[in-house]
Order: sequence, then C-alpha cells, then structure tokens
Amino acid sequence: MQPQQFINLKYKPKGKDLICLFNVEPNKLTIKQAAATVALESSVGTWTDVHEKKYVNKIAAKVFSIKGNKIKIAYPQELFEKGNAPNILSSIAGNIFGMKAVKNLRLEDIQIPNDILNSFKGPKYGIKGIRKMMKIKSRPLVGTIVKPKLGLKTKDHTDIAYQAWQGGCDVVKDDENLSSQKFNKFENRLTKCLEVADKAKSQTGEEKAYLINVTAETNKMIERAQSVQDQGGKYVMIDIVTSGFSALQTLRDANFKMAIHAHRAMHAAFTRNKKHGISMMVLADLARLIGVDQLHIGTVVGKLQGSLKEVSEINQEIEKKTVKETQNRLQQDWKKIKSTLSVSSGGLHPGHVPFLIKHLGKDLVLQFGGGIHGHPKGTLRGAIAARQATQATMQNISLKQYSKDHLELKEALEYWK
Ligand code: RUB
Ligand code: CA
Repeated sequence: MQPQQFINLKYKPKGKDLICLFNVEPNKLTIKQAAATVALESSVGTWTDVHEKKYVNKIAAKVFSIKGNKIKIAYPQELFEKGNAPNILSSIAGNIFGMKAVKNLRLEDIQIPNDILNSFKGPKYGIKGIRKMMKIKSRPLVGTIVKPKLGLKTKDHTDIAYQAWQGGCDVVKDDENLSSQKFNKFENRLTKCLEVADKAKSQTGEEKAYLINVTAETNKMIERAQSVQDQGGKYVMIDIVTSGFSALQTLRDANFKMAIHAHRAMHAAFTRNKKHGISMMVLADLARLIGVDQLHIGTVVGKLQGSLKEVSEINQEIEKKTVKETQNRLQQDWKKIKSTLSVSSGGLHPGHVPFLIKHLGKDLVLQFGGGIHGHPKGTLRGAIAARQATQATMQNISLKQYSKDHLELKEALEYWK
C-alpha cells in the first residue's frame, strides 16, 4: 500500500473502530506524509510496499482528520486481539514513537469501541463498590502513605499505620518502592498491619483498609495477593507502569476479592513531555479498562508536575446528573465497565483539601504522606487534621473558621502556610 492510501479525510469512523488522537510534529515531511507514516506503521504497513493482498488493505488504519498538528486515526478493531492490552499498545503506542518521520509524537487520547471494552473486566468494585466496602457514603476517602517511604522496620511501619487509622485515615498504603526488602518483609508486614487495622476498626467503628504493595515479578505478585486474600485484606496495590499492563491484567484476571489500587510511578517518563509520549488520559483509560479500582491522577497543587487542565481533564465533570452528582473521565459511561476512583496525592497537606474537592469532586481519595506524618505533633494528630479538613469542606465551612476549635487542623495550617 502507498502511504497516501492511509489517508481518507472523508471517512466517517464506525462504532467498531478504535480512534486515536495524536499530536504530530513532522520531521522534514508535510503533516499529511507524517500522518500517513504513523497510520501505516501502527497498522498494516511498513517503509516500502510489500505487495499486500487486497484483504489486508481493508483493515488498514485511516487518518480521517487533520487539524493543524492534531490528527485522528481510525483503527478497524480487527487489527487487535480482544482482551489483550499489550497487543493494542504495540500497535497504537509502539514503533511510531521512534520513527524518523516524526520529530515529536504524542498520543493524546483514545476512544475504545464497545466490543473491545467488553473484552476486558474493568474494575471489580468501582466507585460504588469501594464506597460500599468502606461504608463511606459521600465524602472523599482520606488516606496516607506510610513515611519514610523506605527503611522503616515492620514494627515502626505498623505503629505509624495504626496511628493513621486511629486518627481518621480510611486507607493506609505502602509507598511504591516498598515491596519485601530485608528491613520490612512483605508477609510479616501484611499480618501485623491487618491486625492493627482491625484494632483501629473496633476502636473507631469505621472500616479500615490496608493497601499493601504486591508489586513484584508476576508469580510472586500473585502469591502475595493470595496471602492478602487468605488473611482477609480489602485491597492490593500495584505499580502499574513498572509492573506492566500484562502484569496488571494477570492480577485482575486472578479475580481476587480485593480491590486494586494503582500507583503510576514512572508514568512521567512518557506523560510529562507535552510534545512526545502518551497522555495521562490514555493511561487512565487503559488502567480502568484492565481493571483498577483506584488510580493516582495527580493534585495540581502538590509536589508533582500536572496542570489543572491536565488533572481536571482526567477527572472532568462531563455530565451533571444532579448538582452534587458528577461524573468524571474515570466515570465515563462504559456500560458494563465500572468507574475508577481517583486518588489525589503528592505533596498534599490539609490546607489543600478545599481546592481539591472544589476542582476534583467528592469521589476522590485525598491522600497525604508528608502532610500527615510531618504534622508538628506527629502522625496521629496529622491524620486527625486531615479528617478535620475534609469534614470542614464537606460542611462548607472554611478551614480557617473550622480550625478555631479544631486544634490539630490549626497546627497543620500554621505549619504548612
Ligand atoms: C505521596 C506519594 C506518592 C505520590 C505519587 O507522598 O508518596 O507516591 O502521590 O505521585 P507525599 P502521583 O504526600 O509525602 O508527597 O500520585 O502524582 O502519581
Ligand atoms: Ca510515593
């Protein structure tokens, strides 16, 4: 096939096409030539004509829109194996990023046809299921990451987790780079943390969940997830990018009882450069498709890169059913596929809570690491302050006002001005 055969600006995509929106910066080519090269390399073509059979040409990808540097490509779904995330990515997000035909290329967005959506499991619980499991009707969940992120012995890790739950955290998670190092072995940490989660539950009357990081080689990961199930844990956490989409699928397909919390460490290697790579939006869709119940989406205000536009696009209010009930990108109507709960995390402290709820909504996990454990009076008070900030915002009371008779919040606000 000739490159120009991969362009058809009159084509109207069918419901069975997978659509990609790319931003293309051509390298010494016209935008049309570069677009055609992207479409051919990501579907049935190569650098030279190879005398294809006619039936092969039928499933070629088609560039059907070119506006400035933004191009849209329709991929007939026959190009992909259903239920195989790596396979889909090897086409639409594979060789094309390294082609000489482009100076820069960014996969900005994808739209997945129903037949492919339905070939994946999606989240086991979704937002509704998590709220039911945690018995939290409408407020955001409050969470923490045990800090320091590495180095703590299991006993100290457990003590910190316990204080966080006692103070009002609903979920306590491991950091992304903690797995089963010598100083804090997985099995022991699991048992001990689940014990204190139960203790905190009976003291506070609230559900408490431990999000232990099962990230490891896939067989090991499954073994660890099995232990979590055997010991009655509610969640597992996985680093979805470093583990890989296939590993995530293995975990989801194992169909454990636990919800899946997804950390996105390493995503910025391909999401950060606005000109090249893959957008967070695409990663969010893929993670939901494969089946994560919770996903880190960024904070706007915290320590990590991510503009308001970028973050709120992932968490966009696309349809207001009632004033209070909103849907966001991770809640787009995917029919049978449940929605994913957004996790806002990274450099947050209680003072950020009103902004976050205003911009990202209440279907959210507010997650503070340093912003809880760095409280001048320690973890317990830090967790109390985080809950107070959430409480105040839910009641439409300013933090300043609320902190007049809530000491822990007052201390936090004074400390992190
Ligand atoms: C946050 C933290 C998480 C980041 C990751 O700790 O440990 O790994 O949220 O970033 P702290 P993102 O609250 O002390 O900054 O959520 O953007 O993927
Ligand atoms: Ca971390």
